[in-house]
Amino acid sequence: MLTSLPCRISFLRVRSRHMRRMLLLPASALLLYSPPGVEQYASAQTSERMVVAPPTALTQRPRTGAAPSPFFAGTVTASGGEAHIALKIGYSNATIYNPETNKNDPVRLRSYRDVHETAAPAIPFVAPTIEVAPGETVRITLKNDLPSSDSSCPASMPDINVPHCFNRTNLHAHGLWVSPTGNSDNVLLSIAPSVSFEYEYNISLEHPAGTFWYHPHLHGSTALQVSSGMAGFLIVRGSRLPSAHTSGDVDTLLKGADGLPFAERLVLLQQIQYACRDTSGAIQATGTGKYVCQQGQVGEIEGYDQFGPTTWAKSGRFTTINGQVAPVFTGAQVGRIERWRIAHAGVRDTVQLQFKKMRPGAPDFASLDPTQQLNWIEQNCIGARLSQFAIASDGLTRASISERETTVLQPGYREDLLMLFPEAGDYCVLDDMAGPSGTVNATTKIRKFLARVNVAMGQAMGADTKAFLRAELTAAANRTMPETIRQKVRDDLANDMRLFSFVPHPDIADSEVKGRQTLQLEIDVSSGLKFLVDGKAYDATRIDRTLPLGSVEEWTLTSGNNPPVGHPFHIHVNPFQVVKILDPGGNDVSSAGESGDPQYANLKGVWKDTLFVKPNYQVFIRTRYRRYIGDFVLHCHILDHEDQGMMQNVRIAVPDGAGGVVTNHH
Ligand SMILES: [Cu+2]
Repeated sequence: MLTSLPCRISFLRVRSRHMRRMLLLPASALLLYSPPGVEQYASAQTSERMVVAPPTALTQRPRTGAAPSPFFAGTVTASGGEAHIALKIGYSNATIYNPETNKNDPVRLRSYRDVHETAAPAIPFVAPTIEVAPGETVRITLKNDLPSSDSSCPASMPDINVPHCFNRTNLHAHGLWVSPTGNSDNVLLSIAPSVSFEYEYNISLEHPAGTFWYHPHLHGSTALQVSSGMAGFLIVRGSRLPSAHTSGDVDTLLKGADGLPFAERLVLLQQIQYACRDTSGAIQATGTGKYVCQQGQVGEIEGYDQFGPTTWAKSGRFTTINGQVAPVFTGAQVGRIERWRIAHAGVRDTVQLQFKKMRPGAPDFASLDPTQQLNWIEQNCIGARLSQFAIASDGLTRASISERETTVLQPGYREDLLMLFPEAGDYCVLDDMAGPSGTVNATTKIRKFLARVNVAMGQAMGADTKAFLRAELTAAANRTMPETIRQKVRDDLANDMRLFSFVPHPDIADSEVKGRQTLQLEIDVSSGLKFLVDGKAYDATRIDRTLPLGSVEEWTLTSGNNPPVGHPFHIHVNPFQVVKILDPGGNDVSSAGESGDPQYANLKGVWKDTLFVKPNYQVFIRTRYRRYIGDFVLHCHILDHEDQGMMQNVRIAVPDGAGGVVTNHH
C-alpha cells in the first residue's frame, strides 16, 4: 500500500502544531499564516519576492508504510526500507526577476520536476528536495522528456571534450558515500531523450546525516544543464544519538525546548546565466557585455558561449537564492537559532557570504549598474558583519564549530551555518568582493547584494552571540543527550565549541597513510585552449588512476600557473580530510587562514568532497578507499572546465594480495 501524502495536505495539517517551523512551508502556506503576537517589521522594499523552500519530492515508502515528512526530519527514520522518488526532465517556462527593469524576464530552461506534481511550480529552476535516511534504499526514476531532435548531438563526436548532446543527461548524488557503479551513483551512464531509468542508491546505516545535493553529470552537457537550474538538495536526516564509543548525528543535538529541530532554511545558490540571441544566434549584449533581452524574447541557455571566465560578471545576472533574485527571507526572530543549509549549485561565480544590518528605510534594491550597486550597499548595509557559526562543511559535521564573518562558497560546496540575528529589523545578505586568486573567474569580483532577511522581535540575546549560542547548545545537550555522554558533549561545547561526538569519520593519522597521489588541474593556452588534469584532457576510455580498496592515501593538489587560475577539485564516492594548505611561501594557511582572505581559515582536519585549489598553492588531503569498488570520476567543479576535459577516470579495485589490484577475472 502506498501511504505517502501529497505535500500540501501534510503541511496544512501540521501547521498549527509546529508554527515555529514555518520556514520550510511553501509560499502559499506562508501567505496564509501570520504568527500571532509577533510584530512584523515594515518591509524596506516594495517588491516582495519571498524566499521559498524548494518543494519536497513526493517520496513513496511502500515497504515500511512510513509516510515521508515533507516538513521535518524527525519522522524520516532509518527504516531499512525503500524510498521511491520520480523525477522528470523537460523544458519549463517561468520568469526570473531582473532588478534593472524591475520586471520578470521570461525564461525557458531545462529543469527537474516531480512527476507527481499537480501544477507547474512557480520556480522550476530549483529541483525538488530529496530527504532520505541512513539504511534506506533510495530509488529515483529519472525520465528524460527533453526533445530528441538535438543539433548539438551528432551521430559521432570527433572530440568528446567539445560540449555536446545537451538533451542527454544522467544523475549524480554529490557527496553521497555510495557505490559509483551499475545503476547507483554512476555518472558514466547516458540517459537519452524519451528514456526512463531507475537509479538505486543503497545508503548504508553508517552513512553520515548531512546536506548533500544532486545534479546532472553527463560529460559534454553538465555545465549547461546545471546552469539552467538543474540542481536540488539531497538531505540525509539522522536520528542516531552519540555514545561513549560511537559518533552520533548532530541533528539529534540541534533541537529546541519544544523537542523540535531548530528552524531550518534550505538555501540553494545558483548562477542562471540566461541570454537572448539575435537572428544570427549571437548573444544580445551591450557594449560592456551586459545581456539584453527585448520585449517578447525568452531567455535561454543553449550554448557554451554563455560560460567563461569573464562573461558572468559582465552579463549583469545575479546569483539566485532558490531561483529568485534579491529575495527576502521571512520568519526570522531575534534570539532564535536557525540552521542554514547552503549549497553552491552554481557554476560561474565564487560567493563570499556575509550578513550586515540594513539601514531602516533603505530604498528598494533595483540596479544592475555596478556603481549603483556598490553605492547602494555602502549606504544601506551598514552594521558590523554578523557572526556565522559553521557546524558542517560539504555536509560533514566539523570537529568544532567555526565562527566567521565570511563564508566562502565555491561551486559544489555546502555549508551548514547556525545563524542568530541580534536585533529586529532587516539584514543584508551580501556576496563580498574577492581578489583574483580566490575566485573561479580569476578576476577581482565586486561586492553584490544577494538578499534581505526580515527579523521580528523575539528573545533578547545580549551582545555576545557566541556566548548565547553556546548556552543554547548546552541547554539543548541537557535535553537531548543520553546521560552517558551528556557531560562530554557539554565539556566539548565549553572547549572552543567542539562537536567531537558528532564527527562522522575518524581522523586519518600519519601512520595510516599507505600511498601518495599528486594531481594538477590546469588550463593550457599554449596550443589552443585546453582543460587538463596532469597534462591530459579527459579520455573516456582511459583509467587515470587505479587505487586499491582498503588503502589510505595522501594527495597533493595543485592548480596550473600559466595562466594562474584556481579550480575547485571534486572527487566522487569517498570524502577527504584536509591535512594542510601551503601558500606560495610554504606557510600552512589551513588553520588561521590568510589575512584578508577567509578562503582556507579553519579547514585543517575538516572533511570535504570539494576544495578550491589556488594557483601557486599546495593542498594536502587524505582519503580512505572504503567499501566501494568501481570506476568513477574526479574533476574541476567549474563544470564547463569539466565538460571540456578537466576530468579523470578513477578506479578502485580489489587488492590482489601482492601489492597490486585484481585487473581481470582470472
Ligand atoms: Cu577548472
